[in-house]
Amino acid sequence: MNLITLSEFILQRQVEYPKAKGEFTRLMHHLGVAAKIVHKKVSKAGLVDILGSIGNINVQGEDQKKLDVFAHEEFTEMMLASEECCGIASEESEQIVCSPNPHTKEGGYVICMDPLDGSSNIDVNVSVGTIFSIYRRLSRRGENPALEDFLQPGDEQVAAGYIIYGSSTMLVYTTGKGVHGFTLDPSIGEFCLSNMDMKTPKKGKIYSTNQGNFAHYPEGIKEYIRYCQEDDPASKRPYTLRYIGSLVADFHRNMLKGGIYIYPETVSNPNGKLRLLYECNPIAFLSEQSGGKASTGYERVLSIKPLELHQRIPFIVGSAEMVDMLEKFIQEKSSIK
Ligand code: P6P
Repeated sequence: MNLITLSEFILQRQVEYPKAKGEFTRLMHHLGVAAKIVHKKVSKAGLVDILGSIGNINVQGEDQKKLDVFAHEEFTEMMLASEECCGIASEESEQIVCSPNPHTKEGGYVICMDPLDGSSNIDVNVSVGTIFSIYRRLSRRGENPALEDFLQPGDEQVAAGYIIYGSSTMLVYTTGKGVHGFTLDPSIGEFCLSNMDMKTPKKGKIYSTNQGNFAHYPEGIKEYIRYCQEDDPASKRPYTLRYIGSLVADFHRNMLKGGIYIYPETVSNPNGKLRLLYECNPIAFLSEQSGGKASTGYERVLSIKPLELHQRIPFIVGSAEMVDMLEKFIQEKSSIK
């Protein structure tokens, strides 16, 4: 049986980085362990008293559910314990999370993460995910990380990925040499290579958006969605609308089948809803590495210089030809104004 575990795969790939000293390998090992621990809790969410709200409101003004907090604590604790990560920017924490441990201050990486994205779906047993984005620190080792370490353009990411807690639990990541998927085999407690070099079809027939916001969308987006709803001349059928309300689940399906995810600026979210550092940049890196595209509708996501930790942007990601077409609709509509 040719079973390749995540740790084995990363070790094999380490030779491609001559200067590698095993620091990144150690970081990813700790991330994998935290993912297994969160998997265990998520898969039993209905059985243990971990559901429901702890009555706190997170920095996003969203009701902070216990599992959000558990995932945040688990990942931050494990990543800092690796002593390769000196600090974490998390959706669940207004400020950067770091450690007084002098060994941790020596860590050469920082991580931006959404510990449990789509967590409003937990109570209804729908897939949720963890999203992570890894950068080399710019500040001097031996000190606490600086804000500038986290406000780097997405093109500077060393690695990015997600864990999707669905019908099976998968860890999908890239270091800029393709996108690779590992499925957790709970019987041996290992993430095993299941999807080598994942590619996104250049176009697809699925569009993912919260149709309830349609009335508040910019005209170009409305025009594109109307285009998706018309019968395609070849298939005589419109596109399919698939929207789970969990970015990781919608993106994972669209990456495999071809499709586009659209969360534009709306009246209630004038800058968009999704966060640049720990949702858009990592997903954009994965998309481009699998042959897709990621845009705000006006500019490439990975080129944006972030201004603040919890910055929001309009987010369009998926099959390259579909993103190109949507951008054209937006440009045509804005040039008419
Ligand atoms: P809405 C979850 O809160 C999230 O950040 C993404 O995972 C998801 O795609 C989106 O927001 C859902 O937002 O406004 O459609 O409920």
